Formats: sequence, C-alpha cells, structure tokens
Amino acid sequence: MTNTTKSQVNPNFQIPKRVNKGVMRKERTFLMIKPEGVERGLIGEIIGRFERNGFKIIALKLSKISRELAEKQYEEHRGKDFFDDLVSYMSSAPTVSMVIEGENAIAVAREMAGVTDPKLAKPGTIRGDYGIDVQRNIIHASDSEKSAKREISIHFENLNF
Ligand code: RTP
Ligand code: MG
Repeated sequence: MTNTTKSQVNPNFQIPKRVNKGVMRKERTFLMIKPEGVERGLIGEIIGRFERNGFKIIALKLSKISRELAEKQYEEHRGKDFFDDLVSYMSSAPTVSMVIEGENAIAVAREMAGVTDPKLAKPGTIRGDYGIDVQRNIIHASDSEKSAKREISIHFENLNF
C-alpha cells in the first residue's frame, strides 16, 4: 500500500503524501545542499522552498565536511563505482546541512528534491529546476525514517531537542 492517492482529475497524478490528510505525521528529516548549490548561490532559494511549504528549520549549518563524514553519510554506497567521486565531491567545498520538521517531512522532502538524475527530475522539483548531472544534483534528502535518524545524529551530534 502506498501513502499516495490518485487524483480524480488525472488518474496518473499521485497526490503527494503531504496533502493526504489520512496519513499525516510530524517528522524530522535531514537535508544537505551540495557544493554546487552553495557555489551557485541557491541556499536561500532552497531553504525558502521548504519554509514556504510549511517546514520548520530545526538546525542549520554551513560547513566544509571532512571526507570521513562524507563517507559516513554515504556509507550505504561504499563499494559502488561512484562512491569515491561522490565523497570527494561532497567534501570538496562548503555544504549546508539542516534538519527540518513538518508533516511527512521525509517523503515530502524527497518529492521536493526530485529523482536522483536531474535530467529525469520533473520541473518544479529542486533537482529538475537546478541540477546539472547525477552527481551535481544540488540536494541530499534522507530516504527513510531510519536514514533520517542516522544522518541527523552524525551531522548534529548535539541536537537534543
Ligand atoms: P541523495 O542520497 O544524495 O539524497 O540521493 P538519492 O537518494 O536520490 O540517490 P542515491 O542512490 O542515494 O545516490 C547518492 C548520490 O550519489 C550520486 N550518484 N552518482 N554516477 C552515478 O551514477 C551516481 N549515482 C548516484 C548522486 O549525487 C546521488 O545523489
Ligand atoms: Mg540516497
């Protein structure tokens, strides 16, 4: 069973979980604006999208993360052919890490980010609007409750509220 419902106007359109009142739950998720997004001056635009969509910023940090932290962040991809490039890229220049809170934050943030490859991401999504290629895809968003908890704890060790 999915947490989306079909629109009555267009049966192929999936209404985002956020507007499906039956399954709303308050969650926190972890987001990171990747080096490309910071370099191109998109911090305000990206944070603004989440704020305007009703999410609360719980924690926010601009930093150049270490390679070790980038490896920890992307641990699940260790061994894949893009892993080295990915962690080198993520630790090459400043990024913005943040925790946001709101209704169905994990799934909604993934929808707002768009699919991994910007060439396939829909217009209106962050990757669809600003992404360049699969690695320089502007934003990271946790993909599950387990990932969100893990990623929040590694990037914001002292977040205890
Ligand atoms: P993210 O973790 O950054 O939110 O991205 P995602 O869930 O949409 O995609 P994932 O499969 O977790 O991949 C993590 C990041 O690795 C880079 N990647 N490169 N060269 C490639 O084929 C490739 N595949 C993935 C992307 O930066 C992707 O966001
Ligand atoms: Mg991922």
